Order: sequence, then C-alpha cells, then structure tokens
Amino acid sequence: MTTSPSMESLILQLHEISAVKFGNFKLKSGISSPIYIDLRLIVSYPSLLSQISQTLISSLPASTSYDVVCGVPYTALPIATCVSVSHNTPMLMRRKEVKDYGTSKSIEGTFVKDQTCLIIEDLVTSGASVLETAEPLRAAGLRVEDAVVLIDREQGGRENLLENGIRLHALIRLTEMVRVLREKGKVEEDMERVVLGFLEENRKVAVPKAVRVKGLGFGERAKMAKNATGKRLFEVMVEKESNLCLAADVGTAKELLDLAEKVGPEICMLKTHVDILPDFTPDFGSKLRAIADKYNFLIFEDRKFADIGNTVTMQYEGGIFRILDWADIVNAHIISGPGIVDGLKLKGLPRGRGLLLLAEMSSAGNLATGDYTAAAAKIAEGHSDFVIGFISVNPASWPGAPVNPAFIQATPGVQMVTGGDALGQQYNTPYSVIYDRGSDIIIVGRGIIKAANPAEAAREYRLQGWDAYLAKCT
Ligand code: S5P
Repeated sequence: MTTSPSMESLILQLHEISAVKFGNFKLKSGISSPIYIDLRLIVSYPSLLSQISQTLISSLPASTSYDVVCGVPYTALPIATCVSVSHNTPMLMRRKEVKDYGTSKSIEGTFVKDQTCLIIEDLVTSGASVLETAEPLRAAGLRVEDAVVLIDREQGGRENLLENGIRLHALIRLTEMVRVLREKGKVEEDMERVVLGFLEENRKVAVPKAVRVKGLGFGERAKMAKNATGKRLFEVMVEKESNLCLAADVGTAKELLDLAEKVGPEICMLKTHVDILPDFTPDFGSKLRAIADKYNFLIFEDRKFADIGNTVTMQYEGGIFRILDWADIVNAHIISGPGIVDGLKLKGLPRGRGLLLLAEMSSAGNLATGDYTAAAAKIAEGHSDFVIGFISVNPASWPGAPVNPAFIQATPGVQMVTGGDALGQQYNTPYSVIYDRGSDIIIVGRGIIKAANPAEAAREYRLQGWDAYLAKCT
C-alpha cells in the first residue's frame, strides 16, 4: 500500500519533533514497547496541529455524520478544539477528574439527547481510552458510533472498539509509519525488524480490567465475594435496588430506631456510631436487628478500630456495646498494620461477620492517600475471607486500580450538592461518587437525617445512586 505524500510529510514531521521515539518503553497498558509515541508536544507546533486536525476530518468516510466532537483527554483536546473551530462543529469535553465544587458534571458543553458525537483521539492501543470517553457520553444520551485517531498502534483497538459499537478510523497505522521512516532512512533496519516483530507479537492488547469490570453487576460480584456477609450485601443491593447506606448519626437510640423503621425500605445498610447514643441499653442491638431483618438491610457499626490486634478483639466483643453480637459489618483503620485484621477476624469470621478497611477518607487534609491507600488494598487481598471491601472516596483513581470487583466500595461524604461542612467534611453527589469515582455504595448522613422528610430524601438518594450504578453497568 502506498502512502500519500502529505501523509509521508506528516509522519516525517512527527519524527522530526521527536513525537515518535525508538528504544525500550513501558506503555500505559503495562507492556514494554520498542516504539513510543508522545503526541502531547504537538501543542508546540501549531501548523502541524492544524494540519493534523484538517487531515483527520478529511480522512473520514463521506458517510460519517456527527453533530458534536469530543476529544479524549488530554492529548486529543487541542486536536478536537482545532477540528471544532475550523469546521464550526460544537465540541464537548469529558472531565477526567470530576471537580469537588460547582456543578460536578462529567461532560461539559451543551447537547441534545440522541445527537451523535465523534470521538477524537491521538493514539489507540487497546481502545480503552476511547471507551472511557464513550461511556459517559452514552450515559448522557449521546450516540457514539465513530472514533477518529491519528495513529493506530494496530494492537486490537479496532476490534475492541467494534465490539462496543464504535468504528475506528485511523489516519496512520503504526506499521505504515515505521515503513515510511525506514524508507526515509530515519530508522535502522534492525530497529524496524524489532518494532515489526513486536507489533506482530502484540496484535491484541486486551482492554484493561478497569474498563471491562465496569460492566459487572452486583449480582455477578456477589458470586465473587469470599465472605458470606459481603456476598449478602451484594445480594441485598440487587434485591432492593439500593446502594444507599444511611449514616444514622442521630441524638438518641430511640430516634435511631424510629429512623430505621422509616428509612428501612430504601437502604441496603444502616451505619451506626453506637458510642454517641446516651440512652444505649443492652437490648439496642436486638431491637435494631429486628428492624434490619424486617426490611432486609445490614447493620454496619462505624467503630473505626485502630489499635493492635489483641486490643481490638476485646473492643469488638466486649465492653458495654458488645458490637460483635449485633453488627454484621465493622470497619478498621490499617494504621497499626495487618495484625488488626487478624485480631478482628479471630472474633468476627466464626460469627460470619465482615470488615471494611478505611482506605481513604472524605475529610479535607486526611492522610489516607497514595501508598497508604495501596497498603489497605494489599492487606484486603491477603484477608479476602473476612475483608468485604473499603471505605473509599475515589477508588477509580487508586494506584492499583482497577480494584478486585469481589470487594465492595462504600463512600461517605455524599449530598445532593457538592460542598462541605464547617469541620472539614467534603461532599460529592451520588452520581459522581458511583459513576465517576467508581464506588458502589453511597453513605449518606445529614443529607437524609436533616431533611424535612427523611424517608422521602432517602428514596431520592436511593434512586440517584441506583441510576448511576445502572449507567455504569450498561
Ligand atoms: O472518611 C470518612 C469515613 C466515614 S465512615 N468520612 C465520613 O464522613 N465517614 C462517616 O460517614 C462519618 O463518621 C459519618 O457518620 C458519615 C458521614 O455523614 P454526613 O452527615 O457527613 O453525610
């Protein structure tokens, strides 16, 4: 196949600015590659950028129609902007990180449901990045049928996208690029052989788990859970179509039990802070248990154990509260190391209980980030018979993401509008928590408790949380 002179010139210019490099590089997908393409620097070459945007659009088959364009963040954003401006086609932007303030939308720009959006990308390997952008666009009601890319690494992206209903149009195929550079004396024969050999061996790069796992429903994940309580929680969520946990932080045990009666039908889990109840009596646990059984929800005592293994066994089982007797689930910090999990497991596992690890926190300036979060994930993997999941804030962004789908993610700091309180709490919306941040359960306290009608508010949170889950799965 011959390459047109304009395409040859484009390839040579990309090589000239070192957007194409040869050597040994680790790709985002995890594989080592002898060729690396970095198109981020095209912003420094406006005429090249403009040439790329023009050529991309003119290369599309005449039958391709679209109302709006959307670039995959970040490298393709300037390309999409140029396309938008030069063709007078409105553009949308997909947020990679959903901001913690303001309207918290994942798509910026205006559009009408059922409009068609063309995705613009700089480089396709497995197609995962295009799919990550297509998902929220589709969830918002747009049609996504075509994606146009500057360079196709020919490693399965075309096929993966087609499986997801997206046709890939590539301006340059990687083998073609290497051949042109070889013909023009820019690549040694040996290197050409290495690169072509590499491409041959890596014809199919699977779409990373993060993208595929998104489609897994709670029902399928219930089968993956190793702990009986974790499994039951997934099942309750499916049965009740609820991924709402009420943080029942009210003033008295009496109020708590009243609230549980009212909100019970809407929730999959009720979270207590039993040590804030001045009228606590030893029968509190059995009273709450009866309501939990009646409405089919689990009880989570938010005890946040943090001590050494030996001490937490006593705190869990003994004292006034006797948490082990009535709470299906408790949680723990990992600050003291994995011994805390061993200690709690010693008491909890024989009773069929489950544990959530605090991998992240919602409060401003908290220290549960980065390596700490990764350590929580690692400890959980080693104790998956007892650990059912995590208290998390943005599991989609964890260093080791995607997280094992057998684990459940529960996120506090949720209200209908973003914001915070005067003491450092930070709120995100149900949709952004479930859809954008990759969590499973929204934990809502004051958003429900302080509402004029808590049962009605709980219903609204349940519907929003569940819709976001459905959007993520389909
Ligand atoms: O990081 C955290 C962890 C937890 S468990 N941030 C939190 O806010 N929580 C709990 O979630 C907190 O103790 C409270 O019970 C609930 C949030 O309540 P809200 O009123 O701010 O919704």
